[in-house]
Amino acid sequence: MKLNNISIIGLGLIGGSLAKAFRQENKAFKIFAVDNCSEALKLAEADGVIDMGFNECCSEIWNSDIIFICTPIRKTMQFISQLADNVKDDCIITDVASTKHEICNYVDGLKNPPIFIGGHPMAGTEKSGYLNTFSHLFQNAYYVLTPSKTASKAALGTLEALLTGIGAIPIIVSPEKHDIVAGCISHVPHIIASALVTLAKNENDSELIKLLAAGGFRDITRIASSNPTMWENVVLSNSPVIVELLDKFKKIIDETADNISSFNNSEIYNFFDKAKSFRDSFS
Ligand code: TYR
Repeated sequence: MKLNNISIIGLGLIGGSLAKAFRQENKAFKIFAVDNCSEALKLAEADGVIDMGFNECCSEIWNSDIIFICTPIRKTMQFISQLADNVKDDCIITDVASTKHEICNYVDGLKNPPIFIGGHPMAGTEKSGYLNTFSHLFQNAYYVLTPSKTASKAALGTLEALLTGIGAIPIIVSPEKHDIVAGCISHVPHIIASALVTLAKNENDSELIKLLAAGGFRDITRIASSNPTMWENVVLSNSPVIVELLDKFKKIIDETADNISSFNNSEIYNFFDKAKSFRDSFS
């Protein structure tokens, strides 16, 4: 399917970066955006990144060939149901949310489900908002796709080609598997980063802590600076998976604390050594 009009709902870090990437890849696309922040829309129009911005969905959006919903998860589901009732029959709707199971279930449960392909770019930073967007965010980034039953091979191929065009690497994963893996490598790490910052904050020497915090602490806690609304939505959307992972994590911490309090040198060494081997094996 030839794409002429692309709409992006939510012109934050991911939506804005997608718009910039699509614009750079193909100047002929008409790109429309919806955001409640008029400032972001004005900036994107002035940059030539979008053709027109709107504060709410309207005919330009309903008539798009493909729509990317790039909002926090609860809003994503609200937009899906609003779009489902209004878009043209062959419009592809996709999202960029960090969880997939709840959203895909939601779409399957709609009376009139649209052509929906769940999406999750494994890319981003701790920053948010249009001012922090950049066109090469998706270069060499894996981009998970979870096609729903309504998505034909042709629709999937159209989205894959669009994503490949901006340098991303599409990969199809089931929503359930996606949420377990994302829970492990993204959702729980965000919780732990915030927990580490909370631990440091609760100590008496918080000024000295800020002064002395160097490489390691800064690396492991960078993502604690992420958008709280987004992460509140993410962890509640993947609640059972995250609770189970946190239980396993607490067990690892408890065992490590036991080994430290009993001066169990070999177990402490093994803990670090096994983690190092696995981490070193990442490409
Ligand atoms: N946490 C990532 C980082 O800052 C960005 C990110 C956030 C990626 C959410 C994916 C995601 O679902 O490096």
